[in-house]
Amino acid sequence: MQRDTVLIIGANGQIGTALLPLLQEQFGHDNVIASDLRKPTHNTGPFDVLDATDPDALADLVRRHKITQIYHLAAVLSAKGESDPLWAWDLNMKALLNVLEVSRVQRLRKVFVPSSIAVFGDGAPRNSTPQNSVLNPSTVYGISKVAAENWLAYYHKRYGLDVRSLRYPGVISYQSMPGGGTTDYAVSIFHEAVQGHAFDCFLAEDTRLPMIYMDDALRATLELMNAPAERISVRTSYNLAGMSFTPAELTAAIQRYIPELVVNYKPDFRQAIAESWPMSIDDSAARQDWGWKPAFDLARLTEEMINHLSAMYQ
Ligand code: AKB
Repeated sequence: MQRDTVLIIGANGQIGTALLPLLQEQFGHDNVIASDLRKPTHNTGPFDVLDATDPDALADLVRRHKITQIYHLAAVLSAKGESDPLWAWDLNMKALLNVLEVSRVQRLRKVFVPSSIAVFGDGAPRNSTPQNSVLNPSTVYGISKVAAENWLAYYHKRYGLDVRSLRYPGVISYQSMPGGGTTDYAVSIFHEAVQGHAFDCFLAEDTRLPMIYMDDALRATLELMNAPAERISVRTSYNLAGMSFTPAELTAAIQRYIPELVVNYKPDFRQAIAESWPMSIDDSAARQDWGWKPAFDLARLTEEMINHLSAMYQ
């Protein structure tokens, strides 16, 4: 059987940081090459500095390391993208097309490219949003993810590339901070609460959004990538659900451990983005095709986050 060598693009980001050790476990420590624009602060294993918008640098890296799978996790997220839409579009699309092209030309076995709940917007039902809803994104990030999903399906259909994707909800983790997203409040609040600080929330207290704990997001990613190809019926991107909650519900869950937590609600431009997104997601296609089932609810997520962060800040 062919041995896999895996490349993570965007390895220093929120998902890359947590995914790296799991991929090292599955494929062997030296068979996973982490890459990002800058070296990480501590040694995590084989690492190459890479700007994925540079097609020659990417092709060279894939050839040198005999890469057979790519996890492409680098992207400008929803809130940050709005500060410079053309830059965000350019970066997100260039990196995506470079990944798809190098995978086609060098005949990679499998590719993972995440999408997001940001693909949904006006016209899509906001409760239990179905897999095949109308896609009218409200942000440049969402537009780039809708385009990406169509490119993935195109490369699969036209070239037979085995590229797989999940529409991640807001991902909550203790390992590293997200950057530039609309769901980031749900991570920051834990850091402030555990340090005994008050928290200024940039969303209104009743803004319900779909979220997922990192362990579930990673398990979903690996279950999708390890599923037999014939089980994958969605070649754009699968809806994925973990849980849904509002800032007020999250605050109440944290106050069970830290009753003195004070949250001030100061909605900013991210409120409109959040209001254009689903409140909950119908992920029955993922459940049917490859057996997806989330394990973490709000209570369990809160307990895990507080335990891990309390140990970190001690
Ligand atoms: C964001 O808030 O932009 C991301 C996402 C939902 O894709 N976390």
